Amino acid sequence: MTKKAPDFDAVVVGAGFAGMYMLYRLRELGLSVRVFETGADVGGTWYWNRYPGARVDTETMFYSYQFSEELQQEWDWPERYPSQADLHKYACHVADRFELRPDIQFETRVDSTAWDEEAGFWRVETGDGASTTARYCIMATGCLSAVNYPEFDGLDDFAGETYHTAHWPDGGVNFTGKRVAVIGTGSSGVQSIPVIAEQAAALHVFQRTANYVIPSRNRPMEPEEVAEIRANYPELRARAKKSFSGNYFPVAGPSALAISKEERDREYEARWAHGGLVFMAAYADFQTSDAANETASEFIRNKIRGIVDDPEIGELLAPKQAFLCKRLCVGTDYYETYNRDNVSLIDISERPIDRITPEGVCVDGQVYEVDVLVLATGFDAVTGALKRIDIKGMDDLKLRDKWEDGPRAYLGLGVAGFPNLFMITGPGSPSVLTNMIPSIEQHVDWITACIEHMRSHDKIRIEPEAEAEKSWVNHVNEVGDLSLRATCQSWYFGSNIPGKARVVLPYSGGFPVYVRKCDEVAANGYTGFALD
Ligand code: N01
Repeated sequence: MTKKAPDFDAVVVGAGFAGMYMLYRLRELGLSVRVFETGADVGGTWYWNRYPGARVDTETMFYSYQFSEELQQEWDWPERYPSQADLHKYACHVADRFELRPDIQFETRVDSTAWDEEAGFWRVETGDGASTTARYCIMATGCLSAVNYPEFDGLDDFAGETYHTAHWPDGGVNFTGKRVAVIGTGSSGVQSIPVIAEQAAALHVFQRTANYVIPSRNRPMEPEEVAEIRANYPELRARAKKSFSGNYFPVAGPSALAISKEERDREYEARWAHGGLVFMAAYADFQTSDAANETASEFIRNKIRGIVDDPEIGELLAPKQAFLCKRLCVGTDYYETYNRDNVSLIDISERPIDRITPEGVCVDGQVYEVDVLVLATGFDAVTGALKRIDIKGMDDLKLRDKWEDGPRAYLGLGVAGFPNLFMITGPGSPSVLTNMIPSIEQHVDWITACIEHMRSHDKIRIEPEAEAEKSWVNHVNEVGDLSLRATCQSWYFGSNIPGKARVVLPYSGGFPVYVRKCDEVAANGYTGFALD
C-alpha cells in the first residue's frame, strides 16, 4: 500500500531572515513549502524589535544576504548601522523581489509539531486550529525571539503603560512629558535609553549589571565607500568567512600583554574613535587571559569615568565583570545621557526590585513613580523559541523534556530522536557569537544540500546518531568553558532566565572551524547522521 503523501515537502517555522532564505532555497530545489509566521510581516527580530533607537550593531553592508549578487549590488543602505525600519524595509524588499510572500502564512503561530513515524512526516498544529503535514520541519525561530518577561510581583497591577522592547507597538510610543522607568541595560536598553531620555520628562534607569558600551559612530554611508565595498564584495565576504566571528575585524596582535601600555592604549584609542564591535578584536587573548582582558576593561572604565560628570554615577556605570563576558553593547550617547538633569540611575545590583506598584517601581522600600514602564529585559535566548513550541519526536519524546538540563543537538542542526527536523542556528552552533546573516546562510545552504543529497540517494529520513550528538555537545561545553564568558552570568549560558539550566548555548570554537566540521560531515556522506 502506498503511504499518504504529506501536504508539503517542508514546513518552515518563522519568516525572519532564516525562514525567508530557507524558503527561497527549498523552492529552488523544487520542493513545496509552507512557512508559518506569527508576525503580520517578514523580518523576524527586525519586525518585532521596534523600540526607540533600535538598529543593528554590525556594519550593515555585511549584515545582509550574500546569496544573490544582484541583491547585494542593488540595495542601498543609508547608514553605517541601519535602523530597524531600514532592516524591515530590506526584508520586505527581499520577500517581494523573490516572490516569497505567497508561500508564507502570516499571523499564524505554530503551537505544536509531532513526528508521525508510521507516516514518515511531521504534523504541525497552528494557532488557527489547522493541522498541516510535511516531510521536513525546519525551525527558523530565531535565537533572540522568545521574550523574557520578568516575574516582578505586582507587574500586572501597574496603572500606567508597560512595554517590552522586543514587542514594541507598531505606531511607536510618545514619551513627551512622561515619567519613564527602563529596566535593563543590555543592548536594547543601551540603544533606547538615550532616545527616551530626549523625550521624557523624567527617566529612571534600573541597572542590575553595568555593561561595556562602545560608541557606534553611526553616520550616513559615503558613496565612495559603498562603491568600493560593492566592487570588492566577493573578496570581502570571503575574508569575513575566514574570521572567528564571521565578521572581518582586524586583530592588532596575539596578546595585549606583548606590547607596551602606550602602544596598547593607542590601539584602543583608535578603535574607540572608529566605533563599533571592532574593539572586541583588538587582541586575540581577551577571552583567554584575565590580565589581557583587564587592560581593555580598564581602558573602557576610564572612558566612562571621563564622560560621566558625577563620579558616583560613573563608578556605577563602570562594569565589574570581564570585558566580552556578556555581549558587547554599541550605543550612541549612552554614557553622555547620564549627564542629563532628567535622567537618574538606580543601582539594583545588590537590592533587587522589590515589586511593581500601581504607581511605579519599588526598590528598597522607595517607590519611583512613573507613567510608563519599559522592560528591556531581553530574551530566553537560543532555546527559548524552540521550547515554547510543543515539539514531539520519536516515542512521544518532547524536545523541552530532552533539553531540561540544557540543549543537546548535533552541530546545532539536528536532534537525536527528532527525525527530519532541522534547526537554523540552533544551540551548539556559533550563531549569536557571529554575524547572524552569514551564519544563517551557512545553515540554510547546508540543510538544502542535505535534503538534495537525500533526494538523489532515495532517502526519506535523517536523524542524528545519539553518539555523534553526545560527543558534539561535550565538545561545545569543553570549548565554552575555556573562554572568559564562562565566568559571569549572561544569556549566553541561559543564566538570565530563572530556573534555566546553566549550559553554554552557542559554539565558541569560531565560525571557520565550525564550517569546516559541517562541510566534512556532508562530504563524508553525513557522518553522525543516520539516513534511511
Ligand atoms: O537583553 P539582555 P537585550 N531585574 O539580556 C536586565 C541582541 N541585540 O534585549 O545583565 C532586573 O542583554 C539584565 O540584567 P543582567 C544582542 O545580542 C542586538 O538588551 O541580567 N534586571 C540586562 O541588563 C543582545 O545581547 C542589538 O543583570 C533584569 C537586561 O535586563 C541581545 O540581543 C540590539 C531582570 C537584559 O539585557 C539581548 O539584548 C538589541 C530582572 N528581573 C539586542 N531581568 C543590536 O544589534 C533582566 N534584567 C544593536
